[in-house]
Amino acid sequence: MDLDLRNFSLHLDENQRTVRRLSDMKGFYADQEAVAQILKESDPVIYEVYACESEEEGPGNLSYALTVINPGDVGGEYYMTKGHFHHKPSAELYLGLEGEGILLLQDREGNTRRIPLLPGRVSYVPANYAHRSINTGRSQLRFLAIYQSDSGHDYGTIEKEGFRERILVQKN
Ligand code: M6P
Ligand code: ZN
Repeated sequence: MDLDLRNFSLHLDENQRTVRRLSDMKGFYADQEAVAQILKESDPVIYEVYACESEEEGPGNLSYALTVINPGDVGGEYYMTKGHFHHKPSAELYLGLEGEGILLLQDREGNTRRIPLLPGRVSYVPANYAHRSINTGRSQLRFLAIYQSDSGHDYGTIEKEGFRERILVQKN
């Protein structure tokens, strides 16, 4: 299903904002020399998350988050989110709003799949798949994610083992 999002506007609440800078996710990029080089000069914002945790807590409720990933790369690897599994296996829905990117999925055996993240496109993350979003465009990538409130973010597995695929800038 695709939605027509012409003329939509977005109002973000600063109180719900989490900022992820390069220094928060150094180990997630392959080129450690490039990371060190960039950090000598600045500490760029890679992405921001505006999370709306549900007022009703506990099983059966939904939360949602708006993520904004800046355009850019670290040593040729596009700006991306950390990526996570859910502690409690549960699916998640993504709705692309602006920009272009890739939703990278990886199951527990390490099998990966790429799904386009595009304005108006609804993308599905099955339960038990780690998911990472990558901005492959020249402008900000913005998307909404909807997930079970008690799913939990397991960052440790990805931080330790990584994704098997890296999305790199194409050299012409
Ligand atoms: C999406 C959702 C959020 C997540 C965010 C950033 O909006 O999946 O739950 O927090 O992306 O991804 P990450 O938490 O992996 O940095
Ligand atoms: Zn998730």
